[in-house]
Amino acid sequence: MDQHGRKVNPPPSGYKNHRRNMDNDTLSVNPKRFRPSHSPHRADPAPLSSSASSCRALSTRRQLYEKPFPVYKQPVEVGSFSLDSERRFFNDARQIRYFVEPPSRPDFNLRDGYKDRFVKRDDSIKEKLDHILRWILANKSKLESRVAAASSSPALGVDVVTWRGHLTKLLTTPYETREGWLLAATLFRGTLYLSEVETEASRRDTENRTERHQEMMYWGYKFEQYLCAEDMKASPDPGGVVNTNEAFCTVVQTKLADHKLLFSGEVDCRDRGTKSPAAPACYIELKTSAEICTPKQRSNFHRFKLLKWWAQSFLPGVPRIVAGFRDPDGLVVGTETIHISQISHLIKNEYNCWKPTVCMNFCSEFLSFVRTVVREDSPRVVHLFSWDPHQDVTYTVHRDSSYCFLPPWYVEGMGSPH
Ligand code: 0WD
Ligand code: CA
Repeated sequence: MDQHGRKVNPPPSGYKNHRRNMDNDTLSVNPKRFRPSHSPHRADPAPLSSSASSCRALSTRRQLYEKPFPVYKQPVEVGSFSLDSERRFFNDARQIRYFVEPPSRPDFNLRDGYKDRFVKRDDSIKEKLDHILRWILANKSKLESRVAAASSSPALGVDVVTWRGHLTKLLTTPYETREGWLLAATLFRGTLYLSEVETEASRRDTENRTERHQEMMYWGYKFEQYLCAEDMKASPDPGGVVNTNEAFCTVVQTKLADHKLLFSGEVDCRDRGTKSPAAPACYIELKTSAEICTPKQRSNFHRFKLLKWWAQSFLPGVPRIVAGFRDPDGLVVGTETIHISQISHLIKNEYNCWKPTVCMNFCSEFLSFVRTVVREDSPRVVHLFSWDPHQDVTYTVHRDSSYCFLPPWYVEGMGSPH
């Protein structure tokens, strides 16, 4: 795909390798991008390693990533899974929901049910990559048979396993000025696993959320309930309970430059038309945003919100977003369909705006950086990559620490024959 989400022609055989990112091969010798870090992130427990290769950092300066758009293969859905109202995992699509077109003058009150019909997921439980790992184990023989055919080196046939949400954070990093991140990386049987670690700042923000902010977080889920039906022929049920334990997640495979990626992301709903395309092209992302009343608000929407929306949906190949614009009282004043392929056109008149190519090149080069740093193949070793706005990405190394995130059941399950 190119940055507009279009298939790139020619060749018609796909999007493979015809626009190679020439800088990939020169990563380790580019002094502007990789440079020694004099202030490595000090986390607790104390890092064990300070070898020469650990004294390196990755710059996030936008200008460094203004290069041709890297190869990004059309994402292919390789499976899906569901989490039920009690957050139990199922290796099937039982939680998929169907999109129902909203009326032209919707009468949606996003505050309805917040007090009496809302079951909130317990987000103090850190699930890390567990659901994806469960899916991998349940589909191990299917994945491994693809590898046997391709005879590539990692046991799973992919270089990176992670959540889509973690990749979204990487894509938006060159433009992020407020929130840093921590990503734990472990190399196991040739595949790199990336799992987010909550930062101190994020933990404090969660703790200090105002009642108003907590309620507004519900509004997005309530909007989904107004637009989604549980089966093909049903209608939405705005009188029902909103339970954020429930989720339907797609698992997609794709390739960014020379990184084969396998990731999962939560999908809100699918098109229910008889002519709807195959997944992920049939999926629709639902969003809410404050109503836009001034040119300044429109500009901010383009510059900040559309960056996040684009990154999140472009990654798994979800082609459209249905956005609900709401007033300060949580009443939806209108809805709009936004095609991911049109976003780069929508933003092109904004001064000093974000660029899709910067996002994708940064992500690709971050993954290359991680691969040069993480050499030891062991579930007991975690490299913790750390980034704060206006800083470089740095890292620390932790052996047998509380950062380990590949559970024994996964390590053992991957070791045993199928
Ligand atoms: O605990 C964590 N730090 C994370 C949990 C980080 C990343 C993901 N997850 C879990 C989520 O609970 C969810 O089940 O993974 C699943 C979704 O993964 P994703 O698709 O990679 O995440 P992302 O793209 O950030 O979010 C997609 C949707 C959100 O939709 P909006 O329109 O708001 O972007 O997943 C939901 C949310 O509906 N979601 C969550 N729901 C409950 N708790 C959470 C969360 N912490 N994060 C995302
Ligand atoms: Ca959503």
